Amino acid sequence: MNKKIIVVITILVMVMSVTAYLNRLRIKDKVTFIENAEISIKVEGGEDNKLDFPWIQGLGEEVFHANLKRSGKEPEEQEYKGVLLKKVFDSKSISLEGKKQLVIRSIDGYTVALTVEEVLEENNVYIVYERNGSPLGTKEDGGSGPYQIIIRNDPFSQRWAKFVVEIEAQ
Ligand SMILES: Nc1nc2c(c(=O)[nH]1)N[C@H]1C(S)=C(S)[C@@H](COP(=O)(O)O)O[C@H]1N2
Ligand SMILES: [Mo]
Repeated sequence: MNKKIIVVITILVMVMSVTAYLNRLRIKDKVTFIENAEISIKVEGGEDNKLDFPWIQGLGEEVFHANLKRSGKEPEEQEYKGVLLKKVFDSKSISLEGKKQLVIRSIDGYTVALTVEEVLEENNVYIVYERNGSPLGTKEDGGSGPYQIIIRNDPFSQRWAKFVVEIEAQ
């Protein structure tokens, strides 16, 4: 009787340690993934500038609220964390002067264009990586990141490009 209990407890403890170990690996994977999440910016005809997460995060994070309109649902206020898109270009000394638009390309082929005018507006166009305190996640896990464009002054979210990988100034 006593032996049985000891065996059961031993098995439980073993299962718990393995689960804890696997969870730790998964979290580490996630952190590594976001640290390595790259975005490429360029001027039409120019070379690629690859930016990683620490670089982008270092450009001046902001937390703000915006209304997300999902297809077929009512708008819902969300808290986002990210940086102003224009700061990303500034950080690589890429001038948007004389440029007309930024073309945003995503992993699923989705492409949207933003006017340089709106990108230069105060508190409007952001590249974000957290929603309501958590990383955006990826297309594979049902998320919208690692990076997404949020346009605070645009009440329709068609141009809130998810899974952004490349931004080109034209
Ligand atoms: N990469 C990518 N971003 C995208 C889309 C898409 O298909 N691919 N759909 C857009 C549209 S039409 C809407 S309404 C919002 C929210 O889409 P969801 O409801 O499918 O998440 O994301 C926008 N961003
Ligand atoms: Mo949509």
